[in-house]
Amino acid sequence: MIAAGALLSSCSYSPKAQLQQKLEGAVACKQYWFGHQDDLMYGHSWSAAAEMDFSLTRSDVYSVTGSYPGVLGIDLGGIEKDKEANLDGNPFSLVRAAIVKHHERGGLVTLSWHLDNPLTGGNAWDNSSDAAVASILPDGEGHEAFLVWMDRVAEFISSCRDSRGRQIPVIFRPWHEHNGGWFWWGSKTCTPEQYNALWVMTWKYMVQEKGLQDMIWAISPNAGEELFDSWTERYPGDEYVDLLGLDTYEHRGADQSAKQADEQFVTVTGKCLESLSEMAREHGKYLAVTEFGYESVPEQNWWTEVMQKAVDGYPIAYALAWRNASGLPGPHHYFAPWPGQISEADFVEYSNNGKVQFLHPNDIR
Ligand code: BMA
Repeated sequence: MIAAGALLSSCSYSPKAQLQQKLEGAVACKQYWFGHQDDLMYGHSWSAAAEMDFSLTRSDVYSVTGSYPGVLGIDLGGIEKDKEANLDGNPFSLVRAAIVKHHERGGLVTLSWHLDNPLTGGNAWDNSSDAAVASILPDGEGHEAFLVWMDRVAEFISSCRDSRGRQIPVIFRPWHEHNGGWFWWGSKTCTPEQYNALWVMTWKYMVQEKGLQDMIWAISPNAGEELFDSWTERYPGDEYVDLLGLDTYEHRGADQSAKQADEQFVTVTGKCLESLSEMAREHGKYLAVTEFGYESVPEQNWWTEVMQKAVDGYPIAYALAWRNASGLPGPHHYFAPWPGQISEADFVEYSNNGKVQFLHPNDIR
């Protein structure tokens, strides 16, 4: 991590330094940026792509607070196969336009990648084989083919440019929730050595071969009790990581009261952030909540009474709520409020608590 002073004294423009300043600026003010996955592309009851509205002015968070989130989360799943739209139906042309627009508004962008399983042809959640990671490592039979997948990611990132043609810096968050067993790169299907080799291979290819110097590399284990050993075991090394993130969700078990589920979320998130913030301090890394949420936010005061309590006092640079799916058949799938949603008023109060930063239209350049 470069000290803020060093950045300010540098005269030449560096996209990465600009992003670092935004992260450091929030933490220095004991604040964190609010983030929302896919925020500008669709919301609870609208979809830019379906409605052919490419103004990129809509946002559920904006509709509720009058401000855009500071961080826009985007997923690249599908780009590896040269698909026109990502796994959640967002055309990549729209994804790119959203990245550019959000950057021009002064926001930060983070990219995750729910990529298909390269060995089985299944999706990111296909953990049926424990040979997938090994198959794409440098001595694996699928390595050459995987380079093509990484080429497509690199090409897309490289194509995200501001109006002056300069690279838009991004927080790149591949291979996430790797201490869980649900993804093909998770703890159920690869060894710590294989995971670390996968990360280093990705870093070297993107940075050294493809020249993508303007990325902050974020590693994000999922929250859980007694997972602390895995922070350092499944960790490729300080050279390849800039940010430690936590993915943390509230779930209410069938035998739990609402209050018990809330308490569990606050306790587990707090314990994990305690441990990760210590590691971040020791290793000189940024800290963030790279994903969080409570499916359909079923409690009126969840933001002020649960969410803020869970992260309060930890030096996180941002917290990113997961997506508000639009037009899905079946049960609702959303993590931020929208006009009329039960936690709307509480979210407004939370957004004004002095600890969370948004992009207010008056501040947008
Ligand atoms: C998951 C769910 C899925 C989605 C995936 C990638 O958590 O939201 O519906 O496809 O993330 O965005």
